[in-house]
This record gives sequence, C-alpha cells and structure tokens, in this order.
Amino acid sequence: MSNAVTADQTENNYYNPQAIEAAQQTKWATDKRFEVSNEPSDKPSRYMLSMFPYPSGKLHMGHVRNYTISDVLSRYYRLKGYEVMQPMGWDGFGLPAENAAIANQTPPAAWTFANIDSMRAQLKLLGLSIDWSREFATCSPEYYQWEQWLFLQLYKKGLVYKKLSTVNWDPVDNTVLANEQVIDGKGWRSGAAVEKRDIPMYYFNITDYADELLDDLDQLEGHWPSEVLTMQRNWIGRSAGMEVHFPYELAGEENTLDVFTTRPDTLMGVTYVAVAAEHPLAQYASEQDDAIAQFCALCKKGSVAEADLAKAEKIGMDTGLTVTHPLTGEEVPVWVANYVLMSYGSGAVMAVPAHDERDYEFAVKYNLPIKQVINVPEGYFDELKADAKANDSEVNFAYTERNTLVNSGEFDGLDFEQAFEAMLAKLEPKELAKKKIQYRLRDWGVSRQRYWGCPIPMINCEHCGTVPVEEQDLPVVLPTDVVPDGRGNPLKNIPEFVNTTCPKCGNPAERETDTFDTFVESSWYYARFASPNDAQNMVNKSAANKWLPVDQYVGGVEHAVMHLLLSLIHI
Ligand code: ANZ
Ligand code: ZN
Repeated sequence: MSNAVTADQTENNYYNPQAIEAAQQTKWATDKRFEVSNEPSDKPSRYMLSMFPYPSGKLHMGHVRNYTISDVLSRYYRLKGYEVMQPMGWDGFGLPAENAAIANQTPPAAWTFANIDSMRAQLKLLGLSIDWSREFATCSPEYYQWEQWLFLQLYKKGLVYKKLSTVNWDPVDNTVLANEQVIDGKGWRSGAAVEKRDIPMYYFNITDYADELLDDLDQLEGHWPSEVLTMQRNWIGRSAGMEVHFPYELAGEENTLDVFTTRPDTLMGVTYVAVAAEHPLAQYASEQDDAIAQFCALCKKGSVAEADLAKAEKIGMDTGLTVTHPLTGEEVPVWVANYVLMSYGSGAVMAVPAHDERDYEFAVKYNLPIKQVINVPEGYFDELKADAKANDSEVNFAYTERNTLVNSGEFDGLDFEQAFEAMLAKLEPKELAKKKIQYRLRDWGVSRQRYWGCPIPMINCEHCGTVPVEEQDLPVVLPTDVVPDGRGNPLKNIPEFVNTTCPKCGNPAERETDTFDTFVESSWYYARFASPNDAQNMVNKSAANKWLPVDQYVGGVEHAVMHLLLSLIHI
C-alpha cells in the first residue's frame, strides 16, 4: 500500500482514509474491477451471496460484520483464480416503512429509496468488492413484476388457492395487525382489544412437497450441521397417526367428529373430546347458548401466534353436546378448549388425560375423569412426587411414554404397534378410522392486508369471482405517492388502482388490494442476481447455469459465528 500513498495524502505519515480509500475505490469503480460477466469463461465461478439488507435507515454493526465475511471470502477466491460474483440489493418492501410513514408523514417509497441511497453510500465507504452493476431493490416494478408473473404460473398449475384464515383485527383502526403489533392482546396504536377475524387469503400449496422436502434432507447429511437438519425436519413435522371418527347426530343429521391422533393405542382412555373455538361444533353450540358464544369469542380474542397460545392458561367449556365413542359406544362430552388449534389436524382432539399432559391439566381443572390405559412402570412418578413436595409445585401425572395396554378390554397386553394395527383393523371397515400422515408444515399464506408490498395480480369480479390479471397486463404497479395513516389499507381508497375491468367478462371489477408477504420477495432474489436486468425473463437460463446454485451464503448463522469471534477477542 505504501507506494500508493502520495505526499499530499499523508500528513506527518498519518493514514488518511478519506483520501486514500476514496482514490482506491474510485479506481475500482472506473476499472469495473468487481463486475463479472455472464459470458462463459474458463475460470471456475463462485457465487458469494450475503443476506440482503432491509433498508431501515443506516447500516448497523451486524451489516458490517456480515458483509465483511463475504468480502473476505470473495477476495480470497479471486486470488485463487475464481470468477467471483458478489452482488448487493435491497429487501425494499415491509412494515417498518409504513410505520415510519405514519410517524413522519412521508410516503413509504420516498422513505425507502432515501434509506437505500444513504446505506449504499455507507456500504461503498466500506470498500467491499461488490458488483454494483447487479444492484436492485425488490420494491421496484422491474423486480416485482416477475413475482406477479410467477404467481400467475403457480395459479395456472393449481399451486395457488384461496382460503379463509384467521387474522388479528383492530376494531378501532379497522386494520389487520401483524403479531408483533399486538401488545398484551391490544392494538399497538389504538389500544383496542384485538379480535380474531376470518378473511380470504391466497396460499401457496407447499405441503404438496412436504415428503419430497423431507426425503431430500437425507442428501444433505454430512454437508449441513446435524442441528440444522433436525430443525428442518421438525419444521416439516411429519406425524404418522390415525384419524378417528366419533359419530354424532345433530338436528336429525348423522355426522362424525374427526380427530387426528398419534396415540390410537390410548383410545380406550378417552374421557372427553375437545374442539377449537372456530370448529363447526363450537359454532353450532354458540348458536344455541349465549354463554358458549361468549366463551368462544373470548378464545378468539388475543393473538393468533402459536407460541402465545402454548403459554396461555388452559380454559374450556362444556358444550353440552356428546359424540359416540367408536369402540365402546359410550357417550363422550364435547368441550371447547383454547389449547386446541383449528389449524392443525381437524381442529379437534380425543382427550386422554391419563397420558397427555395438556389433557391432564385440563381434566384436573374441570374435574373430568382420568382413565389410565397404558401400563405405568412401578415407581415411575416417585421422583416427580418428591420433587413436587420439595418445591411445593403441582405434579402432572400424565404418563406419556409408550407401553403395554391395560384397562382396554380385548386390547389389553398389546404394545403400541400391535394396538395401532388392532384398532385400525376393528375401525377401518366401519369407516370409523383411517391411517393419516399429518404435517406441521402449513401451506404458505402469502396475502398481507398491507399497502407497502407487491400487489397480488388478481381481480375480483361480481360475475366471475376471482380472475387472474392477464400476463400482458403485468406489472400491476403499486402507486407510490401514498401516505398511510394506519387505518386500513390505503389502496382501497385509490379508485385509479382499485377500479378495473374483468379480463373475462369485460364488466367493471375491482383489483385485489392485498399485497404479498415480503418473504415472497426474499425467497427468490438470489436467483435474480444472476440476470438482474433481464427484461424478458424472471431468471435468464444461461446466466443461472453459470452462477447458480449459491456457493456460499452469509446470513444469520455466519453472523452469529462472527459475533462470537469478535466477542472472544473483545471487540
Ligand atoms: C390423543 C392422544 C393421547 C394424543 C395421548 C397424544 C397423547 P403431533 O405429535 O404434534 O402431531 N392434537 C391433534 N390435533 C390437535 C389440534 N388441532 N390442536 C392441539 N392438539 C392436537 O401431535 C399429535 C397429538 O396432538 C394428537 O395425538 C392429539 O393428541 C393432539 F396419550 O391424541 B393425541
Ligand atoms: Zn367477470
């Protein structure tokens, strides 16, 4: 470096970063030193991708650490003779821009692009070896038009569907709230008690690929850390079990209450069934009885986040309805319970208090019978009892392990597998049960009732229902001179945006005002970096063949490692 420093750049031999670094960086820019071409080359290629930043305002140390790692690696591979692509872009859509808009009365677009300008300038000061010719922001139509195009392709293939789903609703601001905008069950701006509401939303049918995703994780064995593979497997959460049907008659009609269980061996220990507040049986009971209606309304209040539900105290109410036990023919009471999720299985559980901890807690609280049907080894609870005595705490006596069946009549003495098969053999011919694989993985709900996002390219027509926008009419451009006020989606008040004609029948129709979840943008930016300026294709094939897949991604995990290193050396 010393011979590059001229006399006027140093004063008394002090390093003058403003002068020296600016000169060097200007030279890099003029020489296009870090720009790489998509033309074939003899050199091996290396795609170094960093988690792209959300343009929140200024860079923080996390950015500096993260991008320094990618830069060190990029420079290392260049010296090793690789052609290295290190791109940079902006995850431009999202809620913080709307919140800032409300606070400062600036349109989210102006706020976002101003932030991009200042963060780009900061990144450039760092002297990172980035190919700036590939820069893009996901909030520009040149990028998000391809997202709309992709949505139309998925729609054509039947991989997009519309379904009612539950959201947090602020009744004062008339707006949908994200989970993080619900504080202690109240809206962050209005302070109003948050309600749950069912509204139609678009879903990507990703669960169709659950098995494929799970099976192919095996190929990453030895390449990915085993903890990460375990997390991925748990996220997909394949549960093999049984769907059991409990018959009932209601208003003269025969029906069945379906439950998903991973423990059909405990069927003889069922002492009640519990349904979610949104379940049709709970709704029926609500129509008959005000107290139940009020209880269900209470359950629907508060956050829809699963983590919050798990923490919440278990509460329930007897509906007065009963269903028939498929083996014994006995009547089993139906309860509404807040610990049953409408979004898992069939929104109902067969409760076995003796062998399930949640059911146990609930049964003790509401004085419901507890019937043991799995053999509990001698002395199993002794330690627990002693602990409880010492700490003066409650004991949960649910025995949740698998073991031999007891108190189960003809099934006594069978182990888990034998009981599973025996129950199935008995119930399946009567259509009272079938094997079922249940995934924790949900289809991806991509609709957000937000202004600052990519418009969903759909049209709602009175005559034809939902009709996709024609491909040649893309992009559906988001108006940018809008200042949201936190009350509902401002797009609804822009007739130039909303009013359109139906592509099918030609009658007046309305545009969808929901926008995509911003994770839709960040799910494919890595691919767009290969051909960021292609106006004909979402991803250019030959460019993709040259650069993809990503060779090294520097995001959350590496960031954590760097954090640890820096803290060890006390920075
Ligand atoms: C009876 C039973 C007896 C259960 C027992 C467990 C132990 P995983 O493993 O996560 O798939 N369940 C089913 N649907 C539910 C819902 N919508 N909300 C809350 N809980 C639900 O969990 C499967 C178990 O979770 C099922 O097996 C069911 O309780 C409960 F000794 O059925 B089990
Ligand atoms: Zn129409």
